[in-house]
Amino acid sequence: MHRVIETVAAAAPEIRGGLAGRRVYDTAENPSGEQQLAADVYADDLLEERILALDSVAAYASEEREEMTVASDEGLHVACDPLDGSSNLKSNNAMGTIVGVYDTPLPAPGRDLVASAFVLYGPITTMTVAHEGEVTEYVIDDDGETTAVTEALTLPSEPVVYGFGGRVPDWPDAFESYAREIERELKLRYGGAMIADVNQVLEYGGIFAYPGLDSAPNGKLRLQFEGNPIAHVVETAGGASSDGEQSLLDVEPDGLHQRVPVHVGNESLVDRLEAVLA
Ligand code: FDP
Ligand code: ZN
Repeated sequence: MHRVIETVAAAAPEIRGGLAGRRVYDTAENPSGEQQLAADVYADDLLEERILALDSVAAYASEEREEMTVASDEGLHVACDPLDGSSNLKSNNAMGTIVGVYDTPLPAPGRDLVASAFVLYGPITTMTVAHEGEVTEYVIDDDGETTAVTEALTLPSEPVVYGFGGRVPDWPDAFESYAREIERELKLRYGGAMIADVNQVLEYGGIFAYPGLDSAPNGKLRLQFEGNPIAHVVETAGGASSDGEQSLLDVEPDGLHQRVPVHVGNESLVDRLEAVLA
């Protein structure tokens, strides 16, 4: 496993263990203007410390801090969403940690990812990793040790589930008409943590989207920390991703915290979506 990913796996039990006492809001907001939970700050600090301790890493960036921390001139550039879906902490539903390992300075296109992964804090702790052209799902034990449980993971060819973020009246008409078709074909699965909802798509096949909205044309999710790593995992597993026009991995970034419409899942469903949005 990639060294950075191993480090995130090793930190996962500590992050999970630290959640129970941190379900309260911190005083600060993150750079996207969202209220931070004490757990967001805790996971971010822990990951920064552990990841920057690696000699191979030049810089650490996260959704929870304005500027990246640069440790050296050369090496890998790591982007983290320390706790994706952290508003689920109040209601005790699933959440995750997302990591993208880029070999160029951030902001970088998703094509520059050398590895990406997400930890899912569900009934068990798992980690899904895309590296060297393959996706592997691991179970992480209480000591941070990983055991591969699914190798060469691919999306099932028959899609079953869908989950779309944003309020329906805020969906552009083209997206709404697509959603109306999909809801007749697939089962709704939406839990409010992108990473957990995407994992259902990886497991059962289907499509997840947090589309561009009338009130926010770039949607809610962030390209460096969420869109790119997730697109990298889903595409490596044989699926597709799109910002509405092109693969998320081809989006040229223009800012560390920029948002992007995210649609990922079975290729046939993403193709149909692009045709409707065109
Ligand atoms: P959260 O704000 O709880 O961190 O990262 C943003 C995110 O969660 C995604 O995980 C999730 O898919 C989305 O926001 C949920 O947004 P809605 O509340 O608008 O559904
Ligand atoms: Zn997130």
